[in-house]
Amino acid sequence: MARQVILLISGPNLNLLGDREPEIYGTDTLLDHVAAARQRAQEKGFDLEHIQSNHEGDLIDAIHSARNRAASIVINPGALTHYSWALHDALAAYEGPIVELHISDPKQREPWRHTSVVEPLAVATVAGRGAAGYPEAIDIAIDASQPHDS
Ligand code: CA2
Repeated sequence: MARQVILLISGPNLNLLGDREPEIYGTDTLLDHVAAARQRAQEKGFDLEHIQSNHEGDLIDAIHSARNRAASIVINPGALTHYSWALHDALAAYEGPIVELHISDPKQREPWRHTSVVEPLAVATVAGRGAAGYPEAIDIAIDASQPHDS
């Protein structure tokens, strides 16, 4: 049987990680984070797909493509976190568990970063954990996608 898929989505500007603002986002590149996430997913018997885009519509298309296909979505929406109701609506149409992921902790930063339109849809938000947040978010996503005894 084909392995189940976790979809990791990276929003605008995350392709620049490792290049600037290391005091906020660390020195790892996005590829480093994806490799760590993929390793954790594979250790647990899942495949990891990743998309990064600087275009809101591409991210929405990726979320649509996950419907009835991916076991869970882990998403760092970048600044779209704070205002994209289009992203919110796309995620609301996805039936599986969603984990919101941030490298920094937006709630400890400028007031405009304190709002998240993704948070109400997420089973968990991992924020402020730096690189460690990627495997942590995968663990939560996999756990949330498994059937649990009540
Ligand atoms: O902490 C996070 O992961 C964020 O989602 C990162 C977003 C930010 O808008 C959110 O409030 C929090 C920004 C990612 C931009 O990353 C850059 C990396 C290097 C240089 C410039 C931007």
